[in-house]
Amino acid sequence: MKNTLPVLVMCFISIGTFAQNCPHPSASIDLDVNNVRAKILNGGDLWWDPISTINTYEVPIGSSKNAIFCGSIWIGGYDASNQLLMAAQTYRQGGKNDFWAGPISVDTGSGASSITPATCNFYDNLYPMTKAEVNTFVNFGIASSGIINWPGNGNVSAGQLPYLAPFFDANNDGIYNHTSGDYPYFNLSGNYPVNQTTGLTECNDYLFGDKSIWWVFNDIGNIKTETNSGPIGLEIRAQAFAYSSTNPAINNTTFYKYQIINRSSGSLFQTHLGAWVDVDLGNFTDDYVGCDVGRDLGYVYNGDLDDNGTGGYGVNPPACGLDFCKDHSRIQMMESTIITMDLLMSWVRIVLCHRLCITIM
Ligand SMILES: [Ca+2]
Ligand SMILES: [Ca+2]
Ligand SMILES: [Ca+2]
Ligand SMILES: [Ca+2]
Repeated sequence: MKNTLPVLVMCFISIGTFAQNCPHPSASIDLDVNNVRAKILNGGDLWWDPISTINTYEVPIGSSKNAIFCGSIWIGGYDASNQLLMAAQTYRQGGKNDFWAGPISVDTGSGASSITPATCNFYDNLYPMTKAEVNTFVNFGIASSGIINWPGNGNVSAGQLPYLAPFFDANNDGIYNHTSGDYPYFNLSGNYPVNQTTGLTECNDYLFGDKSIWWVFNDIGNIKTETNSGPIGLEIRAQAFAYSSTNPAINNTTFYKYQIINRSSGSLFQTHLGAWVDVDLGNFTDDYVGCDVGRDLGYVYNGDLDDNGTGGYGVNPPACGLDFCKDHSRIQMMESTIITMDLLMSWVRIVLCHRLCITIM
């Protein structure tokens, strides 16, 4: 628990968005399709159980050895009054929290952002989907409960955005309904259209990996007690995914894709995004951390050749790296702006990390 890879700092108060009365998020599920078992939560933090404080970033899977304690995305920026606003999570000590489950509603008249406790409760969930499930549905018409209950659409009459989890819209009516042939959107052809504006491969509207876990959360569900900041009005759609592969570099890696939407009525200036990660490589008492600026890479390695002691990997210990697949230094996040942040966490036996996302996405 000692060494961390910090990225951002703290802060306060608000714009025309008001904190609501939601309960803390509680759902969790394991991403376990390759050589990693990673616990995914729906409150911004990852890889642990905040109640028991037991970590699960087990690699190799089944080894009872873990490489990370916990982590979270952090977001901060200034509103039009030059007020610093933050949304960040660390250890939730004493019930502290900055994120809640569910999509944000915006009043079409006043522009005010809100979310009800009922919506937070409904989305206190994670939505796993495998490419195999989708292939079975497409080829044989057999729909799993995950496909039947896929959260493709928001409640527009309640002021939510019309699209939530990515789906292939077979009948092009904008409504997710598996009985019409719609399915959670793994790109089965593997051909991704190129965005005509950016010239980049367009991949924000798909699921990735052999297994993907999708969820949606926000920073307005209640009073922020982790940073004491006012609400920003962020709706974050997240996706954690992994590939089962004979390539060890891919097989030891998990990926995280965040779509961050400003649902407030104001802009957030000089927005900074970061990942806070408390790495614990086996036994945490002998870890060192480092960074490789050229690769946008942060990593943890063992301070000596023997990761001895409780939970240790033993002699010839591995290293683990966190890579940002996209660079976001400074961003002006205008009203309704959507930005994305892509991360990967890779565990290697040699101190070497590839920018895997370039070849994947
Ligand atoms: Ca640590
Ligand atoms: Ca449809
Ligand atoms: Ca260690
Ligand atoms: Ca040691």
